[in-house]
Amino acid sequence: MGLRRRSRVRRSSRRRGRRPRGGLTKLTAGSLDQAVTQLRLYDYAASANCYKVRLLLAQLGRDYERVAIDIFDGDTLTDAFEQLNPHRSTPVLQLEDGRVLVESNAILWYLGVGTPFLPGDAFGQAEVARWLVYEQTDVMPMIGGLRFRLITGRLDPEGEAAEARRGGAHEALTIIDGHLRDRPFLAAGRYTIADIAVFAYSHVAEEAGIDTSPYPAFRAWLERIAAQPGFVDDLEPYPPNASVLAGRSTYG
Ligand SMILES: N[C@@H](CCC(=O)N[C@@H](CS)C(=O)NCC(=O)O)C(=O)O
Repeated sequence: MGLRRRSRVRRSSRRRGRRPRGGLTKLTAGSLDQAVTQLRLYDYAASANCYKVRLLLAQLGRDYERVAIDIFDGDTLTDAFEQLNPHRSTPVLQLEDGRVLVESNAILWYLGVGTPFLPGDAFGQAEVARWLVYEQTDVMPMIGGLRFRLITGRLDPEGEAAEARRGGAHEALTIIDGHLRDRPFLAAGRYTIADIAVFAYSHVAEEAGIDTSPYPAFRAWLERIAAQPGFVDDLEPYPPNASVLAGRSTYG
C-alpha cells in the first residue's frame, strides 16, 4: 500500500520494550459477568483510542486488568457487550465498584482528576477540553480514519474519499503545529491528557501516507511526549482479520 512504517517515536519506544502494567485476559462468554476486583479495561490492542487509556494508566502507575476485545471477530456485536456499552466501542473502563465508563476521552478525564495530568483550574480544564473535543471531531476521523481505511483496504488511496480525509489530516496537523510553535504542550503549559489524546492517532500519521516534515513543531512535540516519564507505545498493528471482508464487526 506504499505506507511508511511506524514513526521514529514508536520504534524508539519499542526498543525500550516498556509494557503497560496489568495482565491481558481474553474476552470469554463469562468475562462480562465476572466480579470486578480492580480497574478493568476492555481493550483492543490496535486501537489508538484504547492506547490513550493504556498510556495514561502506565504513566499513573495504576494496575488494571486488561480484557482483550477482538472487534473484528464480532466481540462488540454480542448482546453482552451491548449491555456493557451500547455504542459497541472500545475502550470501556469498569471501576472497582462495577460502574462503567465509555468514551476514551471521558475515561482520560476520570483517571486524570486530581493528578498532574489534568489542571485543577477552570481555564486549564477548558483548554484541555478544547483539545479533547478537537481530537474526536478532527484528529481521529481524519488521521485515524484515513490510516485505518487505507491499511485495511477500505479506501482507494487515489479516490475522492481518501483525498478528503488527507486534506482534513493536513488541516489538523497545520492547526496543531501552529499551536505548538510557541508552546511545549497543547494545554496549560504542561503535559496533560490533551497531549495524550491528540498524540494517540497523530503520532502514526505517516502510516496514513501523511508526510509530517512540513510540521516541525508537531514533530518536536512527538519527541517531547516520548520522553515523558513512564511513556509506553504498545499500539499494535491491525491484525489480518481487520482487513475488509476478513472479519465481522460494525465496520462490515
Ligand atoms: N468516540 C469513541 C470511539 C471509539 C471507537 O471508535 N472505538 C473503535 C476502535 S478505535 C471500536 O472499538 N470499534 C468497535 C466496533 O465498532 O465494533 C472513543 O473515543 O472511545
